[in-house]
Amino acid sequence: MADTSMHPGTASDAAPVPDSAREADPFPVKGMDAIVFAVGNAKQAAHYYSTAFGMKLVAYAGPENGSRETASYVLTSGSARFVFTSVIKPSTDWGRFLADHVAEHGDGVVDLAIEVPDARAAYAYATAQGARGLVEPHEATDEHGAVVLAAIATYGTTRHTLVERTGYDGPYLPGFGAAQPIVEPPAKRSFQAVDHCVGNVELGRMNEWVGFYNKVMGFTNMKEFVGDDIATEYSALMSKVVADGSLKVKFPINEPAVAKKKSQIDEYLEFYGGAGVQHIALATNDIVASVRQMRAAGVQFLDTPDSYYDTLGEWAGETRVPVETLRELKLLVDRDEDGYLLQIFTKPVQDRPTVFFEMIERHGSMGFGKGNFKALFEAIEREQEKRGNL
Ligand code: TYF
Ligand code: FE
Repeated sequence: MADTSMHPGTASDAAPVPDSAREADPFPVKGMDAIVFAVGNAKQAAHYYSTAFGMKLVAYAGPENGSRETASYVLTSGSARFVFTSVIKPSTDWGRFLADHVAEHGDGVVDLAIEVPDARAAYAYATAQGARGLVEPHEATDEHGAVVLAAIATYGTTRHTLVERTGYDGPYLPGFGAAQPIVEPPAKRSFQAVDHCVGNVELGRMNEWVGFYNKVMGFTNMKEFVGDDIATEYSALMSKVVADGSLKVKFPINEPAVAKKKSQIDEYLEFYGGAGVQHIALATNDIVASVRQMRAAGVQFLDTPDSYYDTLGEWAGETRVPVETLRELKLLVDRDEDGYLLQIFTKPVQDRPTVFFEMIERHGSMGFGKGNFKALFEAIEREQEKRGNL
């Protein structure tokens, strides 16, 4: 081919793509902006995430400062931001959406908000690539400056709000006032960032949603995935991970697989009432301290049998945490060619067997704990069994 500007595989009659356009990220992201939960009682959720997860209440919007329909509590831990919203008295479509959402799905995630440098450009690109627009780009202002917000739909009833906040210096978004912590935050926070956000989708739809992120956000597939082989042997799920080029935003997508036992993904889909966010992984640089603190505050983690620690490879003795401490706290450990990671999973954090959290401490590895899948899925199955859902 004579034209060296032609991308490999491009049809020879297509217009040459200029270098600048081909190399520029079509959907640049700055990171996760917030994870927004619709819950039955945001006041109590804010208390739980303060006392059990060590988060700090920083902003509030409710009847006391002009929001008569909903109450929203904004909590942070490092760069991680969670927003808990509940309905006081529905009067708009948004209020009715939230009230219906809680009735149908229980407490859950309605928005994986992404911070972008240009929300108008991001929305224009996403919708041109086939995303369903939910909120047109618009500016919101207050005495702290301006933000631009837009939203697109993703799996289930979940959305991605695209948040452009360059220069905005309020505590969260216009409409929110600063708030004082509910309790004194712990001297050492339990986590400092959101590592990844996982979605469960219906049987046979994983590739469709992976394709959605490839097309709409230009995200690429990470090498870690759970394919047919692992699925039928013990996991009863398939999983692929998409991420932006800088790996600041990572979205694994799971679907149920037909296996020997009822899939944990089917259990989720049944009790959530469709596709939705399954787990949020939180990055910590001291998982031992985090898990001790969270356990002391009553957070329940999945159990790991002693046999897991008895059969760990020699290499596990060279990580930051002694194997005896891993065993005491039921921490999982995995390694790949880039390094290792430590992780642990909570039990579901509401009565429905739906949303849970992961704590993860990375030392080089950018994987998701593939070596732990068997032990993890067996632990999840023991919980399914207790619930009568296996
Ligand atoms: O995010 C991940 O891929 C890991 C492993 O239902 C995992 O945390 C995968 C599926 C699942 C629970 C955990
Ligand atoms: Fe995970």
